Order: sequence, then structure tokens, then C-alpha cells
Amino acid sequence: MEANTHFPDPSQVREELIQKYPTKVAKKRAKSIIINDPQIIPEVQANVRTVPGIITQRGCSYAGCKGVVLGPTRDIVNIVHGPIGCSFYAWMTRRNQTRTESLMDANYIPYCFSTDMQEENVVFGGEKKLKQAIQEAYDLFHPKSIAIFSTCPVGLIGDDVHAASKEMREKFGDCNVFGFSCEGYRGVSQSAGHHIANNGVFKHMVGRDNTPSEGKFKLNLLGEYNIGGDAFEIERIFEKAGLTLISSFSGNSTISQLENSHTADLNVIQCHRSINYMGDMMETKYGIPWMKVSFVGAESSAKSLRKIAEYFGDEELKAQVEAVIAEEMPKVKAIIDEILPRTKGKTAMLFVGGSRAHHYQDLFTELGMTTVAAGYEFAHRDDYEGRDVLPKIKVDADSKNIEELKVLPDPELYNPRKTEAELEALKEKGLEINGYSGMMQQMTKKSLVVDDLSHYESEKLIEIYKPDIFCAGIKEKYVVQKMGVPLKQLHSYDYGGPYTGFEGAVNFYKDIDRMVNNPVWKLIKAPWQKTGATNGVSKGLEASYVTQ
Ligand code: CFM
Repeated sequence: MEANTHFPDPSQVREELIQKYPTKVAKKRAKSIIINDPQIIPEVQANVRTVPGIITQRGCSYAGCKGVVLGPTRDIVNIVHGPIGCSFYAWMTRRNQTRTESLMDANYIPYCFSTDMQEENVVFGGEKKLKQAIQEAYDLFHPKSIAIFSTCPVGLIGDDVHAASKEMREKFGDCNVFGFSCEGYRGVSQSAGHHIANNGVFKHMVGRDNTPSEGKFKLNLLGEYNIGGDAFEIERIFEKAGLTLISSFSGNSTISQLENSHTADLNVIQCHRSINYMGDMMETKYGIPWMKVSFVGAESSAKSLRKIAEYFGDEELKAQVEAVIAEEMPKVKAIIDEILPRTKGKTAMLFVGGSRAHHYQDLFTELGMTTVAAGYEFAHRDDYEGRDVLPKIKVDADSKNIEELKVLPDPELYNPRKTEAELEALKEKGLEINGYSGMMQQMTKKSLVVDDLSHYESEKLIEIYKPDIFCAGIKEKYVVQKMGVPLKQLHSYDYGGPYTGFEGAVNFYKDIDRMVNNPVWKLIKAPWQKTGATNGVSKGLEASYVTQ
């Protein structure tokens, strides 16, 4: 990729970002603020503890386990063992949509289940209350499955959610009850919760139903959580192309699909960070290869469909995929031709989670826009630099805290879907089999890559680069907008979407066009920018606090 020369010198920017920090903090942060070179990818410090006092955008392990990975499956009763706030504030906030086949089908996503732990339970133990809650949920709903999620106090007082789950599972006989030790403090971010969730889904669900699945080209979609209906659009495309989706992990999924997912012949991974563990474990135990794809961006969607067809190696499928692309693309092209002259040459910054900061760059490229800086909140080095660095990553004490399951080939069910030679041949054709080359290889030389961007650093970056759009979440949104820069939420999509596939790309182009070409941003003056301000303090600023 060409060097981007018309932007500030990134080494100076880095200096400016860290100069206000105390020396030790500055030294640590500098390792996470990297000047990109797609040819010789530099090392990024990632997945390490945030320095206390710095305002991070990260979440907790419980959020990654319950909210992210398990939350979107609709027919598991997810009980949060903990104080009510952990459950209430995570209730229906992630926009993971679902669609039951009939109105009679179970869907517990709208419910908020909690043991409502009180001081008494913290002092004397909460297992009794947990078992009561499990019983109550069972009596009310008779669900196929109940999952228990541990919050911080559960680990601190030592409640054994696994023993309680086992006892109730054996008591019921017809309900799969299992627990997660996903206390909020378990890791440095929600990323730990993803790993814990993968382990639990793999141990307690995958492989329980061996009924052979129907379909010629059977695959699972891993790491797609159906935010704003993204999975619905991918499902539409798969169906049109003649692909059979056995299970999604876990947007718009059911427990039965997950239990039968090992009957698929390919796992495609959308979000590498949250679910790569599952891809590896299913490969080892059942012989199902995984392949990195992306359905964010029209071009990426077409490319991913072609890769899937190449994997199955069937001429009819390849022809069908080409027919789908030929039908979908002209509609996308018509919109982009209209919008591109208005978006071309503009700049974007993306600081999101552990995967979208990479994938959404494709949509901006399609809009003729340049990503000048990007980073993840909680991804690991492999998401930045590619999986080749995996053997070089130092496993620190925080990562050691999370169980690594020992997985072996299943004596009966292991069935390699492709031979080693076939896999090699596919790799030579450019398919990323069991691999991912990360975000940095795609970014321009001298663009800035920042891991776990702090609130302070985001404000500095905006001051220096003045990007046309900043992509992040609700925590950043209003501060950034008060600086006169539109913020696109790439977690919740600002209540829009879907943004995947062909129809999603069109939605995205239109939303971004409206945002970056809206003159209102240039007219905004935050209170501290109004005349009369000295040292950033406005004389005319009306404070909302009470003075005496
Ligand atoms: Fe994967 Fe996600 Fe993301 Fe993620 Fe998330 Fe999300 Fe995200 Mo918010 S699973 S890493 S923990 S793509 S909730 S659907 S948008 S931070 S970039």
C-alpha cells in the first residue's frame, strides 16, 4: 500500500499523545502506540492490563462471556449469579437480534434473569439462592438449557456454580444446566470472557447431537452475533448461494443448532478475536477446518463467498456464487457511484472492540476514504499482526488464569474433511485456512495503530488529525461530537444496520454519506470553545453542579 504522506508525522503524534503522562506510564503506553508498516509489521503491545487511572473503553470478563458469546442464543435461560446491576445494565443493550420460526418458539433474550445477590448472600454464601433461582426458571419455562454466569462477588466468596449446576442438571434430567467462572476480574478485559465462553460451549453443547445434518455444502458461521440484523443478511446470501448454515456462533442461534454444529464441513470465522478458540478446538476434535472470512464490505462479501466455494471445490456451487455476486453487485455499484464523489478523500478513525476496527476499513475503502488511525480495545497481538506471531506471544499471569482445554481427536467423530495435501493446495490459492493475517497488513504505511486507546488520547488524536468521522461506541460518542466530529457507533450501529453483505454495505454507504457531508458539525461550538474562554475555561459556561 502507498505511504500516506499528507497526514501529520506519526512519530510526533505519538510523542504528543504520551508527553503528559508520568514517565513510567508514558513508557508503557508508547508500546501500544505504533506507526504501521504493512511490509515489516511492527510489534504492538496488546492484551495487557490498563494502567489504573486511565479512562479505558474496555469491559469485563462477564460481559465477554454472557453478553457477547452466549447472550445471542435465544433458547438458553441465562441466569446471572450476582448483584442485580450486573444483569440489569447488561439487559438488551447489545442489539443482538433473533428471529424465532414461530411465535411458540422459546426466546428468552427479552428476559433479565438474576439471583439478585444481597449482603446476606455475600456473607453466608449464595449457592442456596442460586439453586432456588435455577429451580424457579425450570418450573416457569422448562427450557432445554440453563446457563449460570458468575459475577465478581461469586468468585470472591467462593460459590461453586459448577457444583450447583451439576446438582440441578442431574435432578432435572431433561435440562442442560452448566456454569461459567467468568467473574468480571478474571482477565484484563472482556477478551478473557470470550475464551471462558468458548470453553463452556465446547464442553457442554457442541457434539451432543450426532443426527446427520442435511445439505450439500454445510458450514457454521463463527463470531457473528447478529448486531442490527447482520446475521440475517448473511443468512440471506448463504441461502441464495446454496450453502447450508448448520449453526451460527451465536447470532440468531438455538442450542439445538450448537449441539449439532460438529456435523458441518467448514467453520467460517467472522470475528477472530471472540471465537478463534472454537475454530481450533473443533478442528482438533472433529477435523473441521476453519477459514477467516469477512462479510463486512461488498467486495469482502464477494471474496468470502468465492473462498467458500473454492473450499468446497464444486463447480455448480462456484457458478451459483458467481450468479449471486452478479445479481447483487450492480445494486451496490449504483449507490457507490452516486455517493463516492462526496466521500472520496475523506478520513476515518476506528477504535472498536477486537475485530470491527479491521473489517470496517473495507467499507471505508469502498467509499474512497482513508483510515488514518485504528485500534482495538481488547484484541491480542495476532489480531493486529497476524497469527504468525502466536508462538512469539508471551503468556503472562493474566492469560494463564484462563483455562486452556486439552482437546484430542474424538475417537469416533474425528473425520478430517480435507487431507493435508488438499488444505495446502487451498492455501496456495490464497485461502486463509486456519489462519488470519490481522489488521496491520491492510493499513497504509505510517498510519497509526493504538491499542486500548484512552479517552485522553482520543481527544488528542482528533485535535491533531481532525478526521471526517470517528468510529467507536456510546462512551466516546458525545465527547467526540462536541468536538465537531461525527461519531459512528460501530458496536450498536446507532440503532441502524445491518451493515454486512451487499444490502448492509448500501446501508453503511448511505449512513456515512449523511454523516460526513452534514454541514452541522462545522457549526458546533462546545461551551469551552465559546468566546471569552481562557485556558479552556469558558466564562459563559453554565455549570450543572450546585454551588453554595
Ligand atoms: Fe467480535 Fe463483536 Fe468485535 Fe467482540 Fe464487542 Fe460487538 Fe465489538 Mo462491541 S464479538 S470483538 S466483544 S465483533 S460487543 S459484536 S461491537 S466490542 S468489535
